[in-house]
Amino acid sequence: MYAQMIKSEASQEDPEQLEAFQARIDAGMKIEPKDWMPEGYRKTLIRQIGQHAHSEIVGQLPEGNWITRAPTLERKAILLAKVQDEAGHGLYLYCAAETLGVTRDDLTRDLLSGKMKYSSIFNYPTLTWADMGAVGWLVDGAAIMNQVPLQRTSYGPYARAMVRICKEESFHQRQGYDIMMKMANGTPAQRKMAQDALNRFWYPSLMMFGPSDKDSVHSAQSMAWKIKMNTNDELRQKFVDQTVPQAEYLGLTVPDEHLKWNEETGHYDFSEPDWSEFYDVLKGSGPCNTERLEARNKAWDDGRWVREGLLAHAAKKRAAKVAAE
Ligand code: BYC
Repeated sequence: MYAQMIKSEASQEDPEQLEAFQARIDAGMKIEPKDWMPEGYRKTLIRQIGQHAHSEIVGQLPEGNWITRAPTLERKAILLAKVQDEAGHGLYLYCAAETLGVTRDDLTRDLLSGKMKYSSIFNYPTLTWADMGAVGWLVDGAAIMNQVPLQRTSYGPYARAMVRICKEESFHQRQGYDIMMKMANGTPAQRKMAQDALNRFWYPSLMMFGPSDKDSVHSAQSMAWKIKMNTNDELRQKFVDQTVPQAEYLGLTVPDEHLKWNEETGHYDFSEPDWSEFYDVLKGSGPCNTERLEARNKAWDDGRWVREGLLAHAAKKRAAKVAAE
C-alpha cells in the first residue's frame, strides 16, 4: 500500500524533475534540505529516520534497567555513558528528520500512540547482566553493520548524523564484547549466563535487519534512491559472517544447528529467524511492547511540567525583550 502511494504521488510529479533528481542520486550527489525532492523520497526518509530515532530512544530502556545493578563502579560508568550516547543519537536523528518538514513533537506523538515503529529488538527483555554483553556485542554489532553504509546515504543530514553515531556504536560494541569475554572466561555459572544470553539474543538480532528481501516492501525503491545502500539479506549475511568467529573466540555456541561454513559461497549458511515471531512483535505482541510504550508515555507525561516551564520562561524573556525595545 505504501509502495503504491509512493508510485501514485510520483505520477503527479514533473517527470523531468524526477529524472534530474534521480540523475543526481545516481551521480552520488547529496540531497540537502532546501533541494527539490519527490514527495515519496521525503516521506520514506521521515519514516526511516523517525523509526531510527525512536529505536535509539526506546533502546535506552533495556539497558537503563541495568545501570543500578551493574557489578562494578567502572561497569556502571561505562553503561551510563553508553545509554546517554543513545539519547544523543536519538536527538541528532530527530534533528535530521526535522529538516524534512516534520517536528519532533509530531514524531514523538506517533511513537507514543503506537503509529510509528521502533526496532523489534527492544521488545525483548534483558534478564541478566550477561544480556548487557549480548546487547552491546550483537545488537550494537548489527546496528553498526546497518549504519556504516548509511554514512553514504543520499540525504546529507542523515549521512552526516551517521558519521558520529557509527563512531560511538563501535565503542558500544566493544564494551559489550568485553563483558562477554569476562563472562565466558569466568565461573561456570557466568559462562552459562553468557551462553543463555547468546541463545536469547541471536535470532532477534538477525531480525533487526528486517524481513527477507523477497518480503521487504521498501528495499527496491529505497535502494534506487540510496536511502538504503544494501538489502536486508546482504547485511544479515555480513553480520553472521562477522559474528560467528567472534562467538567461537568466546567459546560459545551459536544456537543454530544448521550453521555451517560454505566453501563454495565463502559465507556461512544459517537458519532464518522465525518470521512469524518477527511479525507478531511488529504488531505489538512481543514480550515487552506494552511495557516499552508505557515507559515512554510515562516519561512524556512526567516531563510535561519541564516543557511547560521552559515555554513559559521563553515567553517571559520574549515579552521582556519587546518591552525593553
Ligand atoms: N523492527 O520493507 P522493509 C540501535 C518494518 S537502533 C521493526 O524491509 P525498510 C540501538 C519496516 O519499518 C537500530 N520494524 O523496511 C539503539 C516496514 O514497516 P513500515 C535501528 C521493522 O525500512 C539503542 C516493514 O517492516 N536502526 O541500533 O526498507 C541501543 C517492512 O520492512 C524492522 C535503524 O533504524 C525491525 N527490525 O528496512 C542499541 C536503521 N525491520 O515502516 C542499539 C535504519 C523492518 O512500512 N533503518 N521493519 O510500517 C533501516 O535501515 C531500515 O528501516 C530497516 C528496514 C533495515 C530497519
